Amino acid sequence: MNMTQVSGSSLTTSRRGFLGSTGLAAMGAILGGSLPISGDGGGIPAAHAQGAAAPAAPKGPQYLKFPGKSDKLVVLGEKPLVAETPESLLDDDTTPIDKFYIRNNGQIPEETKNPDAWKITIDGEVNNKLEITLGELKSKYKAVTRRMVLECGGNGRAGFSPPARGNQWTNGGAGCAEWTGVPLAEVLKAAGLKKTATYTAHYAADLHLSGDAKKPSLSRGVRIEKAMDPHTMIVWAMNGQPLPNIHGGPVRLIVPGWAGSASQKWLTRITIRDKEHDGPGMTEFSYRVAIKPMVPGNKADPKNFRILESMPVRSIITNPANGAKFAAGTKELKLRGASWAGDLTVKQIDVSTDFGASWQRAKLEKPKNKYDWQRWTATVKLPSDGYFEIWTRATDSRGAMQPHQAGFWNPQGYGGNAMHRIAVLVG
Ligand SMILES: Nc1nc2c(c(=O)[nH]1)N[C@H]1C(S)=C(S)[C@@H](COP(=O)(O)O)O[C@H]1N2
Ligand SMILES: [Mo]
Repeated sequence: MNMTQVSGSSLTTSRRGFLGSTGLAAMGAILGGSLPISGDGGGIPAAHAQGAAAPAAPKGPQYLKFPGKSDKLVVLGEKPLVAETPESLLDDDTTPIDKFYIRNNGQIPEETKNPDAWKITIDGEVNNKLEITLGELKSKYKAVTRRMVLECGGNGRAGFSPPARGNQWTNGGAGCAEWTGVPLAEVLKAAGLKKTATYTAHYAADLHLSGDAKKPSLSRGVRIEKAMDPHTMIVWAMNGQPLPNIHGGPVRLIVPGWAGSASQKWLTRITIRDKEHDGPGMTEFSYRVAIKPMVPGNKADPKNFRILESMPVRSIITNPANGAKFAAGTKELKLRGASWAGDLTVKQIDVSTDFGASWQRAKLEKPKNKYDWQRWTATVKLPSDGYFEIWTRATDSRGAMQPHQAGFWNPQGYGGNAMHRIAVLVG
């Protein structure tokens, strides 16, 4: 599959060559080049990189330089700007704004000077079309704050073999922040949904990369049931601060548990539709997975695809960092991590220090509220000095466990949730 031949909108255009090199380089940088492991863009130790795809390049990782953002975020794409958070930077209970990943499909709009005058329109299959300013939204509705995971639909994509097109996320297309706003359901109730209301269509102020004002850069939507879930929110604050422009400020949607693309930034309009929405990001293979599993890399048939809704179960090790070194004689390691499972919860975390030959149960915290992530800790014993890998796997509340390898290949690489693995060196 020749990735450079993939054409189309910003959603489908591949930057494989560039990304492959950053993925690899990111790995090298994390490891400080001192451990005998190389990466493949999947952020996994070399022992598991067999057959995984990105070609090696001598270039170093590209770190983000952006006002208000950590310079340890790794750039996956520049046009549009996309940056992920290395797992070890997701060690806080609440992801600080400066460490939160960035995903854009189009141009980043200029920051508004007057946030409270920002207008949102609700139209389509409603009894009363609404035009409401952010100021009115704040004063007319009761604000709620919830800590919820936002995760890019392509998170874990770098684990696919052959490579799937799109940004080569390892596990860092996710974060968990405190979002303040109003349930979308309250606003939709005020507009009065007609019986025909089936799906939402989200529109925003960001221009398409081409600059063509008539082309939305991204316009996704969700089934009306998800829109009416009280956790689906219109939000204007993140971790108690006014929502930063780069994260969609002054106002965006948060549709927790589902592919992040439904969480429209710079929200200007929600049109209620009487059928599934068909905006950019809704059709063909965008945010879709195969119904009947397909041969990896083969030509895909759009008829065999369904929309990806809930994200799959995932766990990450947030401490130690991949490539950490410990003094000779270290016999015990304390591990910390995070886990989440789309619309579900995580019921169990297991860790292994012997390449999966044996597993040990970790201590798993409860979520603060639905859609919060669950932090976990474990203490593992090491039998000797040397090179070890630490693996983590989560099991969701329905019993689905993370696989060893990203499976159910699809052209745009959704649903990749292979176990997270780090390498450590003792002595
Ligand atoms: N208007 C607009 N909203 C958007 C996007 C976008 O390109 N434009 N990207 C989406 C995608 S794909 C994701 S994963 C999240 C990323 O949100 P963040 O940049 O705040 O992390 O925003 C979503 N909302
Ligand atoms: Mo995304």
